[in-house]
Formats: sequence, structure tokens, C-alpha cells
Amino acid sequence: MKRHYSIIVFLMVFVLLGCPPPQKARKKMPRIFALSYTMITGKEPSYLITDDFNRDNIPDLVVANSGDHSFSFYKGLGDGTFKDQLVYQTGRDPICLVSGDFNEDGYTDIAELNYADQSIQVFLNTRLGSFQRTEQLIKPGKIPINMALGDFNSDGNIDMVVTLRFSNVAVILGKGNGFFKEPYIMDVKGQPTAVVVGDYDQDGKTDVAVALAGNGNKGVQILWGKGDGKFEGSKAFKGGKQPLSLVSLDVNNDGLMEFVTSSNSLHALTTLVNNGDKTFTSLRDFASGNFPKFVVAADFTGDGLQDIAVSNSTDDHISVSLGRGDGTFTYPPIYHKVDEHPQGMAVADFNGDGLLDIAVSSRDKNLIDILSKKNMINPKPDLHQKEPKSS
Ligand SMILES: [Ca+2]
Ligand SMILES: [Ca+2]
Ligand SMILES: [Ca+2]
Ligand SMILES: [Ca+2]
Repeated sequence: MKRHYSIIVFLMVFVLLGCPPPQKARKKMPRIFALSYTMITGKEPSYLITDDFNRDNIPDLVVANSGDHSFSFYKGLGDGTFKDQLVYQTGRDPICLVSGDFNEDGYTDIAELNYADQSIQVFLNTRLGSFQRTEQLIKPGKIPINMALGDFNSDGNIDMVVTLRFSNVAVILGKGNGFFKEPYIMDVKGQPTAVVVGDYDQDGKTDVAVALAGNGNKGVQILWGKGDGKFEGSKAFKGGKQPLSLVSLDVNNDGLMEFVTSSNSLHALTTLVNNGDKTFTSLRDFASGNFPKFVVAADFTGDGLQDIAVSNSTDDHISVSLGRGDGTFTYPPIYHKVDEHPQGMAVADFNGDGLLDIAVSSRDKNLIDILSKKNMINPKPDLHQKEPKSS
């Protein structure tokens, strides 16, 4: 598989770089992806995640249906198609999803955040291809917006961190049995929007990064983890006009994670480079499409450099910008037409050809579009090389 992959990568690099196009054609880069599959969701699908929930090594999808207070689960079939949705009722206005093994039984579970109810609910994996909601209704605090998972107190149990609109975040420690403790609140230096989790100073302790928008500080603040569930807030590092979404990636392959923020009002993205001394320096903003909504990072071209894809909600496009390895990205972005009002995105190899695909939810059409690699030699999935299914 790996060998196959490098050949494909080589071909791809050759296709992309091997024969330089005439100057005029350079302006419009060839598309990387083509629409390969579409499936129906609930009303106003927004946040989208992928994980392997039934342990068959095939990525599955889960989407929040914000308009009818539910989420849909789609079992991946491995050929780029999915089984019909299983719909689960949630609280009002679900806007964020995370996946993790909350009860430590080896099967990945789901937690979803209900904006209107200001609550989080956990759905445990039954191991039979379905989910069962726990009795606990988690109340993270006022106006929760986004959440992420990590083990903040180093006890091996997955914890949650939730951004609350007015200048604070909630940390909610997991008990390891699918239930969570009471939240505790920490102040941040602005109005937090997106949150991601990682070890940004490489001290072995999990940190939290929040995007700050609204009034006051704008940019990214790091909450440096102490490993015992406590954090020390950094200053706010400038990065974007009104950053609403945040992705972490290593733009320059030095092992330290950077951030890219997207600013809705500016129609632009901003890279914050990790200096390795617990500080970050932002580079010049660069253009995305209109109203960038979600950002994902992955090496779409296989050249070893991280690229980004952005859903541009009013353009009905996702734009892909290819990483140059120094925190800058190719311009102009490569636009891919999708169904109306794209929102959430998830990246995985859905069709088993060794190349990354993108799933994107279309709010106005109640659809998920699957985009797969275009103009490439897509070998048939080699079933013999697939790992044996776990029972
Ligand atoms: Ca589980
Ligand atoms: Ca923990
Ligand atoms: Ca750390
Ligand atoms: Ca780096």
C-alpha cells in the first residue's frame, strides 16, 4: 500500500509540477478533486467529523443537523460510498461534534454540543453499529461555541475543553466511564471562538489553543497545560482580523505545530508560525474565497507539505491552497464547486485508493458531497492488502 502510495504521489507531483503550464494557465490551477458521491442529511448540516467507529479500518462520517436537532451517522463502505444515515435526536441547535473513546472500551464515542440548549451530550458506541445517549446532560457554561478533546490532567481519561462566547473556556474532566465531572472555568484574553488541542511547546503536556475574535484582543491565545488539569495563559498572539476557525498543522516540517486562522469578514487566512520558544509570529494574511467557514489541513498533493482546504460558505466552493513549506501557500487558491452553502469538512481516504478525499456538508441542500482525487490514476482498492477485520 505504502509503495503504491509513493508511486501515486510521484505521479501526482509530476502531474502538478512536471510540465510547467504556460504563463496564462498558471493563473487558474487545475482542480485536484472532483465530486464523486453525494448523500442526504438532516436539515442544515453543519459540523462534520470522520472516524472509524466500527473498527473495520474504513472511515465513517457523522454530521450535525443543526436545523432539525439531530446528527446523522454514516457507516463507510470503503469504496467512497456510505450506508444510509442513522439519525439521532440531540438537544436544540447542535453545532459541534467530537469523537473519542470516553468509556475506554476500545470503541470511539461521540459528544455533541447544543448551542441553543447550552449543553453537551455524550453518545456511547454500542459496538453494534449504533450509539446510545448517556443520561448526563453536561452544562459547560454560558453560550458554548466550540469544543475539543485532550487528556489535560494526565490520568488517561479523555477530557473536554469548550469555548464560551464571553471571555472564558470550560474544562470538563472525564471519568473514563463515559461520564464527566463538573466544569471549571478559565478566563482568556478575548472572546474565544474556535479551540484546538495539542502539545505546542513539546513538553509532553497537552495545551489548548483558542482563537479570539470580537471586541478586544484578536488572534490566538495558548493555554499552556501543566499536566494536572491546570493551565497558564499566554499573551494573545496576533493572527487574523476576526478569526472564527482555527486549524493546527506543521507548515514547515520542524516538528512544531503552527496555526492557520480564517477570518470571515476579511475573506482571508492567517498563518501563525511557532517560534519554538512559546511565542508565535503571524505572517501576512492570504486570500481565501468569500466567507471562509471551516478550515482543514492535510497533505493533499503528497509532496510532504501540509495544504489547507477552506469551505467558502457564500461562494459554494471549497478552496485548496497548497503549502510551500514556509507557512505561505500558493495563490490563487484552487476552487472546487460544491453544493450550496458548504460548511463542515472532514478529510480521510474514503474510497481506499490511498489518496485523501474531502467530505463537505451543504447547508442549503441538506447534502454531504464527497470529493475525490481527479485526473489521477486511481487504482482499485486492493482488498488483499486490507488489514483483517476485527470481530
Ligand atoms: Ca467507547
Ligand atoms: Ca483526563
Ligand atoms: Ca505542552
Ligand atoms: Ca512547524
